[in-house]
Amino acid sequence: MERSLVLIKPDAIQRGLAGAIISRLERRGLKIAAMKMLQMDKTLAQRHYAIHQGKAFFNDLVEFITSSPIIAAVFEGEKAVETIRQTMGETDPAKASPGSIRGDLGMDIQQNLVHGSDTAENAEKEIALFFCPEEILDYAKDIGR
Ligand code: IDP
Ligand code: MG
Repeated sequence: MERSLVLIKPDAIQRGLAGAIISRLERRGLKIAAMKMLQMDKTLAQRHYAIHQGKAFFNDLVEFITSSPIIAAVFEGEKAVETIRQTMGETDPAKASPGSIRGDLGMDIQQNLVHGSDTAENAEKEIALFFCPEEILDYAKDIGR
């Protein structure tokens, strides 16, 4: 089973959209394996977004993602990485399809509500930045059907 890191970004928390975003991922069929609220510091932000270091938007991105609390979560499922990316929509909400999180709820390319890992390999690295192994729960969804 594949895992991916999801961040509910500061703009989503500020706008009261955390529940709606989590709900969309849950309803898609993805399983929550870990979740916590935290405020990212500059060091964590720079590590998480290391691949974008040197780009024009990097400093602003670090400032934005550390500006107020976020929710970090691990979602699990078959092809979780791809499914989450598709459910999120394109990076630029203006180009994201209606029906996607960004296409329905956002307009701003920086404040685009949600992060999802882009490959399974990066997901493992990103998950390790936010969670220790004991915080990721392995359970069966076998009640409440
Ligand atoms: P992703 O979040 O869809 O994977 P990335 O290209 O990995 O998109 O970019 C990381 C984050 O950096 C984006 O989600 C967005 O918040 C921000 N970002 C990306 N491109 C731009 C830009 O051109 N201007 C401002 N911010 C950007
Ligand atoms: Mg990315």
